[in-house]
Amino acid sequence: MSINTLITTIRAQEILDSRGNPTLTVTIGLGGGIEASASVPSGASTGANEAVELRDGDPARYGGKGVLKAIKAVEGVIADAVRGLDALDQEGLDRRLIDLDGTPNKERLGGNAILGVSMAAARASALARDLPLHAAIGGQGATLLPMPCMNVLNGGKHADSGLDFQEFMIAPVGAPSFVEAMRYGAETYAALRTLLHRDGLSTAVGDEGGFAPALKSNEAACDYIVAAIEAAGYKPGRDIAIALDPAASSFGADGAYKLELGGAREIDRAGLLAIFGRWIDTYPIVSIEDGFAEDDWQGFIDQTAAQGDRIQIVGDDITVTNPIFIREAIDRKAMNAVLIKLNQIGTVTETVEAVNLCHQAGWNVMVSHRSGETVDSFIADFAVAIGAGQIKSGAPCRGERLAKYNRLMEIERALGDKALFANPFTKRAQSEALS
Ligand code: 2PG
Ligand code: MG
Repeated sequence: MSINTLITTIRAQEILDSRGNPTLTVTIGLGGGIEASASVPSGASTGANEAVELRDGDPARYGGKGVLKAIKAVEGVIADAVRGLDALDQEGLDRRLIDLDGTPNKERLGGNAILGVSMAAARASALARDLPLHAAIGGQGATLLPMPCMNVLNGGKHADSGLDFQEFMIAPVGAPSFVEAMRYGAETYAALRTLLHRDGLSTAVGDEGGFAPALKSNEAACDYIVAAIEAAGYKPGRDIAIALDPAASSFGADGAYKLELGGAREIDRAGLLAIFGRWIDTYPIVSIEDGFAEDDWQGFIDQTAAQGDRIQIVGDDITVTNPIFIREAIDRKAMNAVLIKLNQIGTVTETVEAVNLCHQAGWNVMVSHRSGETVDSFIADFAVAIGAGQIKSGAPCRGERLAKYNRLMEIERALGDKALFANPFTKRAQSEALS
């Protein structure tokens, strides 16, 4: 006897994200009685070409950030259009949503409204088939757990630490499993707290759970991380490597950049590339995301040519999980990996399309949270479903970050012997990484 999987009800509610800003949670009900919900995250350092987050703009509520209009769209025109569709047909549902909106960046109904419906439907469909979400989206063969990249020092738009670069992450490349990788990461995070405290620096945390101390230079962030890795009993490079997201759009544009920490200075594209080159020589760095601003294609192209055989070069703001920009990046050899965020593009189907393009090009993908998050763990299952090989969900701290990591530990345990885990950063051979 098969269960009725036709969509019958769609509700949405305003909830608060991890920064206390409104976002929405969508609940979809199927004919057979199944109900499932999904919540939508929100970024701070957003790419200009991301799907539009529909916000009310009413200064009387949440400084204009309310999402009642998006909720009205979900419960009104979207509900009318998708009621009666089969939740098992994710692509059909997502195409209906895309057509209904009709704009290239989902500005009419809101990328937030559309994504909430798309994700909730994916969950309802998984429940109806009695499958874990990762198997429902990716099939039973989807058993690769992602390398967690934990953002242990926060700067840029995510903290007032003064660090010019936004994210300093640790990747436990030598760990034998996801669960062990989390232990390596959490122990290093604890060691970092001890070192910062010893030196009289703040151990308060930023938006993504990493510490936000007032360091004297950007390099000092890497020095502290290397020291913390060692203090925790691990070998930098062999056991735990460093991944960066400078989020360069927040300190530059058009090939001109301005660094503040340790004395304001202006540098050009070549100067920034040279800094990364020195850092790669000095620290066990395996990945740099958004090393250049989103409009600085030449910066990405130059970096890929100069450093792409040693490290992973990741596009985020420049590619915004959009197949159009990813295709351009592939044609122009502008990177060798792409950051994947569902809410940059707005539906599950288009996100999978973006991932497929990367895989066809032989590129890596890293699934990502947003700096404004909820406790929804959708991206944990999604990372396994698409065989991403990498995920970033902040530090091993703050519930909304740990919801994803804890869900991945649960998935790995449930998969048992079938679970796979591997170091995705083969570009920088472990022997080279500061032996
Ligand atoms: C990024 C993200 C997530 P935000 O730049 O990669 O870490 O930040 O969500 O603020 O865009
Ligand atoms: Mg980024």
